[in-house]
Amino acid sequence: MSEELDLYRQSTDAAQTPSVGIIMGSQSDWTTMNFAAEKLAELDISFETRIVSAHRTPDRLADYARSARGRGLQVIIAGAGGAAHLPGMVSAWTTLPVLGVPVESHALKGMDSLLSIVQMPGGVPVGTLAIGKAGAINAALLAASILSLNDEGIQARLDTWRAMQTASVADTPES
Ligand code: RP5
Repeated sequence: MSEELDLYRQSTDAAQTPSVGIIMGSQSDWTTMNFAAEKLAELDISFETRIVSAHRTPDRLADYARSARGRGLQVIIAGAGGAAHLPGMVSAWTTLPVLGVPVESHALKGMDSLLSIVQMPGGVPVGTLAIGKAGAINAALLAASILSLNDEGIQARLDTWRAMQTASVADTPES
């Protein structure tokens, strides 16, 4: 994690209840989930980060998900790879919006993660994003969109970010 992002995370953790929880099944998921954290920081949205494994720390998962709404979290971004049960099990314990990020696995390039996360039974929703970096970035942007429904500041920052992205696209390719 960059020093700047670390400082941002510590200050938001201490100063206020974060709006977004970024959780991941393993330390090894951080290289992917870091992209979600960076995007939220860019949009000045408070977040916390935790390692919560569906398989290795099942009690931590239940505690985290069941207490999330009461602690003031509004959206949970959950990234996992392989047998990626984290987003689905979190959604089983909370009615907060859960956004799932399939982390690219070594063996199956994230197809296993994607299918594990996306094929939820009707009644327990997980909003599933793309595999890897794009999914992590879009999870943060989607979390920002959800929060923007009740926060004009976030809406304005999101609109500005979109406009900047549009302006950054060149008309012609450089040769
Ligand atoms: C999953 O298993 C994690 O989300 C991670 O993507 C994958 C591999 O975990 P490690 O063996 O690298 O800890 O639970």
